Amino acid sequence: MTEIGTTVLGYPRIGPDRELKRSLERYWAGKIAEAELLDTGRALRTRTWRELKDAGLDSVPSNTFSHYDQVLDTTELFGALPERFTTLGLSPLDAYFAAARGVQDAPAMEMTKWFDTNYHYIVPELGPDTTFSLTGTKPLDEYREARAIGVETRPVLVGPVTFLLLAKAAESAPEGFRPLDLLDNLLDGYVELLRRLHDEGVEWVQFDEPAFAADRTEQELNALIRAYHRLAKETTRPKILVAGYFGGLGRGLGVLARSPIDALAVDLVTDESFADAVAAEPALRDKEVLAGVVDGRNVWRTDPTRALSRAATLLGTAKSVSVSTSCSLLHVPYDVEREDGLHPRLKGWLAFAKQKVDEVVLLGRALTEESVDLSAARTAATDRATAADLADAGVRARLEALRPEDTVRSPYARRAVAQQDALGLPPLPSTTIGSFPQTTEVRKARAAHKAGSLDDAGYEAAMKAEIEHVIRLQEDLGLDVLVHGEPERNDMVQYFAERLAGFAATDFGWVQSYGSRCVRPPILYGDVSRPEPMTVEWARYAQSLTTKPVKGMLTGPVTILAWSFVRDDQPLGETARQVALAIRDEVHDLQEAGIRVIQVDEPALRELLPLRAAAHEAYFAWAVSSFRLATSGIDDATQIHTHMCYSEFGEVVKAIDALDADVTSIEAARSKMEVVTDLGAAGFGRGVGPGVYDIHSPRVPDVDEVSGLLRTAVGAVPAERIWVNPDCGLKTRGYAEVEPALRNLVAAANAVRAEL
Ligand code: MET
Repeated sequence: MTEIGTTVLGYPRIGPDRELKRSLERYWAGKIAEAELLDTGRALRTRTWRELKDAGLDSVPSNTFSHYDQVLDTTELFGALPERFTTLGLSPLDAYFAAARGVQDAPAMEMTKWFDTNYHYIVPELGPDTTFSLTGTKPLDEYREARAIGVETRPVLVGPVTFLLLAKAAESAPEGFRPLDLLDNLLDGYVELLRRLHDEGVEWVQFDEPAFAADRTEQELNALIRAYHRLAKETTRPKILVAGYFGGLGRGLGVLARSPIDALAVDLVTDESFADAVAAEPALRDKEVLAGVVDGRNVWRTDPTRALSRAATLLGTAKSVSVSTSCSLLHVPYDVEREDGLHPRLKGWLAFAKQKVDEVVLLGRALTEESVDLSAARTAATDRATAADLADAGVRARLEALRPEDTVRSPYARRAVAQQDALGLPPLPSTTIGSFPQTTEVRKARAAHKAGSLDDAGYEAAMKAEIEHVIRLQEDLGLDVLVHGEPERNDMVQYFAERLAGFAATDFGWVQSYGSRCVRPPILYGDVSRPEPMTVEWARYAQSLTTKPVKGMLTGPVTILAWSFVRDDQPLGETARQVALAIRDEVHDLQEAGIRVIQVDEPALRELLPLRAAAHEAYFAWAVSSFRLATSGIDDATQIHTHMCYSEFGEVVKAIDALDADVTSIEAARSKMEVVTDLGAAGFGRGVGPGVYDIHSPRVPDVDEVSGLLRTAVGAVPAERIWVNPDCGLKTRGYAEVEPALRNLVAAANAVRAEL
């Protein structure tokens, strides 16, 4: 075989029934031995390779398995785990897990989002004295393992430039050090790996370079040139495929086309216009191009007509064109066939990983042979495109009738006075972000209700008891704005998706988020509306228990989209407006029910930020206006809060300001309040609650620590605008830590208040 042919760039690895998750968690809990964990992995790999081969792919990827994360695998492969994990006397596997998860004496490596997906990778920590050398054998082992069962594979590796661009400078590194400075040394390691793969008989190897779907400097593009000239110049090497995905490659396209690699995989889904750029690239004429026309990130069945025409655009340009996925299938669930709970018609529009492999095979044949029957795929595409019941005329008419003033509140100064009159809060008011610890009893009650063994009345009583407990606790602690604690919510997006029209839920649609953690995103397939109030009764009940204001708690439109699989037949901004309208109805009803403070969480505002700066403005325009649509049209005296976390704020400060929320609470404890300085500098002029209690750790901060953070905040932003709150919701914590921590938080607020 000289060509790659039809293939997928990667595959899910957590297991169709989350076998790897279960095995990992049992191993970490000391319940199974290492050998059993390794067996689970082997069984999953074997199954995947066989399936991919039997489905008829020309080339099957390997080394797409991981016990935790492919970036951490790469760090380990080249002997670059930080010393704090390798000197603990642990087995290699345990040192690897220690790096991912932390142990008592060695805090975990940082974890962050993999580009604009909801997958998270472990960030390499590098310094000038890092030396890479090929100490691991994982890609070789997996290749051999697959060959032993009769499957010839193409090892997949994180590309050297992307690896370094994703890394960060270790804390000990001198000012000015950049991980990219280590490129030559890292390339030595990759050269050695290529040599060994070649000796093993590997024909093709895949290097992933998604970092070039984002804006890159001249220097970074030069690194790309250097890397692939160096690797390709080796004579004893497999053929090299470079995969650039999560968008068009920009100037990276020309660089890769002109480098002496053998094949290039391009994403023709994220940015449709990229197909024209690829078609116009003359330097591709000596290369195989993999046309990524099957969406690796979303769950919709591919429209064969559009996919083929896009792939066919490249036919005259490249030496040969094959069909592939736009990116790894890691980001979609395994198999839609198992979803018996889905409406059959909707199911017919969906393709999960297994179905996407079949699509690739079929489209690959259709591109080269004439006589391929695409009628089933065409019918599905037409059925979805013409499905009248996706459109909700009422929703569309309401959106059409909106006037600009419907998304604008009166000036903040006026609102602030009205709100102060209504709420009468002290300076530095204290509150929490919404959820309280989800105790075993709460989880049990929810599960029993879902399973039908606890009836509606019993469930309601259990939730009300929990709400009452949370209200009494907050009164006792002396917090100023209370919450009901969110005991009824399984998840902040799923809860709303289950109550909104236009969404469907899956039974087995799990996707890896990080390590053993998986999420099951809802599917937003049609026009969205709110058949009835979703949170009002719980909020009303909570408010009836206390004279202090209770804050209503909602999830914002951007976050609902970010954590769902969203329809791709209309612009995201359009869908966001529909979700916003439904949230707006809820905001209105909460106000009617006597709720005077309403929080609309947008923790994913940063997550959907496009990789290229040129697209930021358009994104902010719809993201901001959907939030404002959701939160306008109410009384001046009703106070709107929003909450954000997991975020680097630099690029989004302006957008946060534009949301026009009365109060914004943000993660800040770990960064020692840096964000407040940023906001102050940006002229952010409304209420702000920088988190003073890091809820991602079981540590209880003492009064001095919290007051110290508060004083920093008071120094950067006028005191009358500061709120006192934790970093995020408390649902993953236990009462044993939460109670003393909140007690200290209130004491600190009192102490600093007295100094004003
Ligand atoms: N209100 C939500 C909570 O407290 C906000 C979470 S943001 C990830 O859990």
